[in-house]
Amino acid sequence: MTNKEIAKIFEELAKLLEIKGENPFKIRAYLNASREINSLPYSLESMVQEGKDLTKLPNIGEQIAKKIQEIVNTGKLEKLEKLKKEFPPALLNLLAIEGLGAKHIKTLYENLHFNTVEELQELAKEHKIQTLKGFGPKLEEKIAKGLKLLKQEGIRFLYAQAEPYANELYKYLQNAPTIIRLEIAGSFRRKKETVGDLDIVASASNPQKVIEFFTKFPKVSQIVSAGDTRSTIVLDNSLQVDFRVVKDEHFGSALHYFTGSKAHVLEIRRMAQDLNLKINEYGLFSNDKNLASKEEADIYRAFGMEYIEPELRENRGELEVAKNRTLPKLIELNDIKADMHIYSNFSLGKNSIEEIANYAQKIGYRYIAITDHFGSIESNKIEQYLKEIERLNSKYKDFKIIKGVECDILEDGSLTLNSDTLSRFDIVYGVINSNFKLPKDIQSARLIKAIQNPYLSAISHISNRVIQQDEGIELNYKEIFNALKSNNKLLEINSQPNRLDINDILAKEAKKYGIKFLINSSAKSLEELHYIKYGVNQARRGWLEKGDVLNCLMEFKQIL
Ligand code: DGT
Ligand code: CA
Ligand code: CA
Repeated sequence: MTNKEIAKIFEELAKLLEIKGENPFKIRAYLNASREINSLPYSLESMVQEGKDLTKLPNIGEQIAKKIQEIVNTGKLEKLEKLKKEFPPALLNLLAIEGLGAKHIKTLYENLHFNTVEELQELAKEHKIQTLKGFGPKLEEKIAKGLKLLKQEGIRFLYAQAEPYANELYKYLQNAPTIIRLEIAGSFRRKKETVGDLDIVASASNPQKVIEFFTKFPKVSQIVSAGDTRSTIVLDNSLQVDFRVVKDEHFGSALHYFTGSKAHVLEIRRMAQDLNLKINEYGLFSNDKNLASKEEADIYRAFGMEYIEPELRENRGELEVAKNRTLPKLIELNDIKADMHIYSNFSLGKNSIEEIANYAQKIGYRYIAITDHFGSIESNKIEQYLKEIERLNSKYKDFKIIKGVECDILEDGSLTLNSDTLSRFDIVYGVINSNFKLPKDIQSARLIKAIQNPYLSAISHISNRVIQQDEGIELNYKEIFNALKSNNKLLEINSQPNRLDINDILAKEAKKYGIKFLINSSAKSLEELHYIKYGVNQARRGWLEKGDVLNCLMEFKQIL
């Protein structure tokens, strides 16, 4: 949880309370706290974990300090979650529009009846907004622009946020009357790090019945449309779902079409045209003869290609390679034999090393690395930590805990811990945790210097981006990949759902240099160990195979 994320929670809280018309002093206090948190030069999360007294900070009283603790410990603020339920999802979306304050949102909400962003867009088009008190043509235009942006890119969900809804809806639809086949398509099937909406394809003998059943899903907040074979709904978290029901003989081609990506589908269309064929959601046609439509694989086969996994369908060269029948055999979750980046309660984590090790064995790992974050003045703590790992290792027969550490890469490229200390560990991660705003060249040189440090093993979440919140640092990847390769250092794919850093495109690029990877959860709790699946998704989108990822090896000693 970054300071920015915490600040945003207080800002949203203040705005919603203002819309509700609550006590202005309280609202002001939350806004001040939000501003204060945004400008803090150190991590609130660390302060909470170290048990520091937050009320010593300006604008942070006892109540707000408690809330910060709740946010850091649980990832959310119950008060805000409750409050959000009192408003329609479309209104919550408006909070994101730059320059549109709570007062304006309140006026819009009380005077115009809208449930969705689309409806509000319509009202703006009809110039119903500019006549409201305190508005005018300029603000109306600003809102219209903001809404458009929101539609284009704003309302995207992290894959992990959409996932529980997708799974629940999938399970529900399996019981739809007359349904035959069912698949979630679109970007969700391609395991993109964010999804704009869900696209679901089904086949059934009575499509109308299936559509009717679809619109009765308990978590629907709005039915945008419901026809004979297609329907669009909005769920209570404002995630939109497009649903199509086709004849079973067309399921393969419909699934292919709606899985996309658009670029991949268009490229295939071009290939079809070159062969005098036609392709659409009903099949691949030579004149009127349907060559392929029942199974998705039939389509690729008809072109003489290997089957292309959804994660690769981005028109990034996969069609060419599929023609040559040299596609990678993508890594799978089951290939992962260890998690090499986990925090215990020695630093940022919730659980003891023993609890983590027991759980890791339960979920089938052969070894793990505990990699707490230590600063330069914690030598006593480090002694205890190493002793505890040794104590546990002497108990285990078929399992091993690797002694790891995470340390900061300082502005000059040196690491926070000295060589003597670093030499006590078997795996050392470097992270950039400060001075994010340095120019690209200097930032890259900083990282390369760290890569050249003989004690460093791997770079963790290299760009430090937070998806949809912070683009992260800019780097000269070419130079960095060269440095990683020539120094034989590892590159992490961090599996936290809002990080997924290094990303798919860069992972594919790094692989060309022969760089080896680690897919890590950097878990702070036992539940977060399961985040590893998101890292595997990203790795698959980056064309990685089992052999590219070192924690697929059965034993640690083969690694370093
Ligand atoms: P998203 O929702 O923004 O995360 O991304 P997608 O890929 O799920 O895109 P979406 O929901 O607009 O459409 C789902 C699939 O349907 C898309 O991947 C390909 C297909 N599709 C939609 N619109 C078009 C189109 O105008 N042309 C073509 N060729 N395919 C389309
Ligand atoms: Ca979609
Ligand atoms: Ca869609």
